[in-house]
Amino acid sequence: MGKKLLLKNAHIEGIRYFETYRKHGGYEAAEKALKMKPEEILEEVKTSGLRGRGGAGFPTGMKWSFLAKPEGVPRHLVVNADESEPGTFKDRYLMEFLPHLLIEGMLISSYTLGSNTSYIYIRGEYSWIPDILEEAIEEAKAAGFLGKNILGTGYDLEIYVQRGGGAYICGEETALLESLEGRRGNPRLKPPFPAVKGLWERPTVVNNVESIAAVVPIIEIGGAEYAKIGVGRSTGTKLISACGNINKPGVYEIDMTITVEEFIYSDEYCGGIPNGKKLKACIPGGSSVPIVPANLLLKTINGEPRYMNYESLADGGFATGTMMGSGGFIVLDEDQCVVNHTMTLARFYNHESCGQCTPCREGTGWMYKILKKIEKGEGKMEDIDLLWDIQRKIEGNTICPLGDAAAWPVAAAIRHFRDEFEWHVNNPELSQTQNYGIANY
Ligand code: L3W
Ligand code: SF4
Repeated sequence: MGKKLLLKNAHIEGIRYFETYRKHGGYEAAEKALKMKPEEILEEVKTSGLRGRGGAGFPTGMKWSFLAKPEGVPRHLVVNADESEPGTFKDRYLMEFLPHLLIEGMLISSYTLGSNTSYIYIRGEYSWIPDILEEAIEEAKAAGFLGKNILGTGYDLEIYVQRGGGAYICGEETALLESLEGRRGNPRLKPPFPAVKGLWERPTVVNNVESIAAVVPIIEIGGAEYAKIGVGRSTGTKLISACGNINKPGVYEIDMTITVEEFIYSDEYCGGIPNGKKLKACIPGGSSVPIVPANLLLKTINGEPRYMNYESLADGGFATGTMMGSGGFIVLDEDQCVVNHTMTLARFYNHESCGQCTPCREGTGWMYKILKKIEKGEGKMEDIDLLWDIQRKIEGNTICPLGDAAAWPVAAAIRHFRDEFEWHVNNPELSQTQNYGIANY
């Protein structure tokens, strides 16, 4: 049984409510933190080695230490709850079942950063969750953990929940800030980073829901103990939302020392693949990260087992490895068609592109059109090379990472599954009625 820090009390009935959460040790970390100096908390977070859980894996303590502190200018904490990455639904689970864990994490983090007004920007489609969060905020306020002069310390904090309008791009931190300010969610050029110029041009830390929730156990057990869990630079625990062709889809907390094989096949996690089918491939970090075929997923290029952590998943770089990303773990069995899968993703990125940069706006549209053509059996061999060429022209040439996120899945699919693309070109009639997987296994 892996170590549980975030979900250790998730099974307790009523843990969503303040009274039950408090009865099981809730807000004790906040009480401890409010007796510490903000610099001491920052040191604990740095020592913990916590890395951002939204996708980039950037060290949280380092981000916090970048926060500018000009005299007389308010600072803000913004929680990125715009969880829209296909395959990723772990923040939804945290907010729905453990809202007080997020509020407590926000209290500790806001106090550390010197924010008196903090925000949760939540994906618009999560329409039932803002009520849960707002109820938790009211409960925390009534108990003296939010509002004016919290626990008599003189520290004030208000938390506001802002609903998004349903655009994936608003999960990109600068687009989120634009949207929070009331404008269209177009990403800004970085630098300046939000830590220097963020919400209303004020210093702002934007962190993912899970990252902020993880601050609670870090204060509970101390940064050094947290850093002992996991391995190398993959410290602590990570939530993984598992879906696709597995027996037990759901949200799991892992300690980043287990192998990918164990995660897919053990009963504690995904419970294997339905109907005894073979594993074809997996996208371990949400739809934006490269797809990896089974042979490279279970072993690294050095023949070592592949582990569920930042370093091992990336082993070999993008040519053979992938990324931990946001922890949206999508499993494809032998019946699935990689071309069809890639086309679905290309449609998504084309739809979600904000249109500011030409390579992304035009390139995502072209990739979708060509993939659709190939998938329907109407493609030519040159189309596969054209597709490769387009994705290369997008990667690294855009304002925000959506361009890369659209390019990587296409690149990895061609790199590892070119035979499937060629099968569609060579079998136009079969392509009309079947997919590669069903026809070839
Ligand atoms: C101050 C510096 N701050 C970096 C901060 C920066 C940001 C964080 C990471 O993309 C990835 C993307 C998706 N001074 C700084 C600094 N920072 N240098 O550190 O920055 P960055 O640019 O590496 O990444 P990002 O823009 O945050 C996120 C990948 O995540 N992804 C997407 C997931 C989507 C969801 C969702 O829908 N919710 O999770 C999945 O893998 O491809 O690479 O805060 O300001 N010098
Ligand atoms: Fe918009 Fe795409 Fe450019 Fe990002 S990469 S700013 S989504 S056009």
